[in-house]
Amino acid sequence: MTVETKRIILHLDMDSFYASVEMQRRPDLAGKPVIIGADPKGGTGRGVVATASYEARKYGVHSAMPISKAYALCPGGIYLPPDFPRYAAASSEVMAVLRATGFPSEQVSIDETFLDLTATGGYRQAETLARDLKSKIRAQTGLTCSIGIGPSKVVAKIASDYRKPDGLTIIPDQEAAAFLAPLPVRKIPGIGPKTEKELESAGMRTIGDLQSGLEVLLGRFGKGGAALHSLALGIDGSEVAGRGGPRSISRETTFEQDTGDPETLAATMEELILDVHRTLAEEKYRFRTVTVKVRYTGFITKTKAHSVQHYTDDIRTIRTLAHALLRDLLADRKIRLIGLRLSDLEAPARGQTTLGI
Ligand code: DCP
Ligand code: MG
Repeated sequence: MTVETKRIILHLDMDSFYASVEMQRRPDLAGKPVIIGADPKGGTGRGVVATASYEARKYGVHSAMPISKAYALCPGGIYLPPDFPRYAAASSEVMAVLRATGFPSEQVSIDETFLDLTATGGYRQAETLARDLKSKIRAQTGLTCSIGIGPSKVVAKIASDYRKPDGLTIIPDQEAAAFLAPLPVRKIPGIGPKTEKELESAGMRTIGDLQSGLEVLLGRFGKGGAALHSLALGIDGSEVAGRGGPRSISRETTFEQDTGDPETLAATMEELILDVHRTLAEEKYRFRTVTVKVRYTGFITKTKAHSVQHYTDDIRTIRTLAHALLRDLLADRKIRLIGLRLSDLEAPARGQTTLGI
């Protein structure tokens, strides 16, 4: 008998997460187009959509869309402000179910997690476990999720997105390249609109185009091109929990009206401080770097960061730095948005390991 060295990776992503949590606690919302995000104010609101229920997506509404556009597409939708503590609590419940399996896990956002299921011994056992997880999560939280299983993180992540909501997609090693081939290049995590354009100008639209385009990729992107070629084939050596956890914790707020008022700015910053600190405490992380972002009227954006010498979870450190950095960024122009980010995070269980590098 040969030793099984091939990995089996699972990626789980909750379905329309914020919207589903709201619909779970309010059964009257079932089947309705629910949109979580900024207040649309009858179409004049600012800010963006955080997420939309699958019913709302039929109208073309999606995450990160300006709320005014969402309102134009779906004026009859039910618009709700985000309730982050509730989503964080639901996320913790889901994580507890996943951790209870005992397999290595890596939470990568509020609603997605990787598990390394290699030790189950095979895809059939992994599938049984995945079905069990789906029913446990549903029983525990009332929420549905979509799961992908494959030989690497990249395949598992693309597979979990393949059939949503409530999907389960299993792609064994030998099927990975063929599964990926017809999909658009954007499905590869890390390929954003800019890279997509660049690839398109080289005549590459599908992942299959990347699979057969190593030379072009090397010419355009050098070493990065080789990495992209591997990902296109479903080859991705990165390990679950290898660099686990979030790389940063950030929040931002867009003002109703651009403002230069120091009190409004400070009060908003204080909300952001409380919000990022709550997440930091829940995750039991410590940080070293605080970054403040300011977008001025006219979309010019500036950031300023400061790192402290030792990891800390002290809210006073966040507060002192955040307000000082914000003051440094104040200019004659009015401000449209401010943001706050904690980075250089350290997870408690991993001792002195520095994340995010
Ligand atoms: N989110 C956000 N802003 C974004 C994207 C997401 O605030 N631009 C929040 C709201 C989502 C949650 O993060 O509910 C999880 O993000 P996903 O990308 O997984 O989106 P959903 O879970 O909402 O939908 P899907 O069923 O497509 O996973
Ligand atoms: Mg999701």
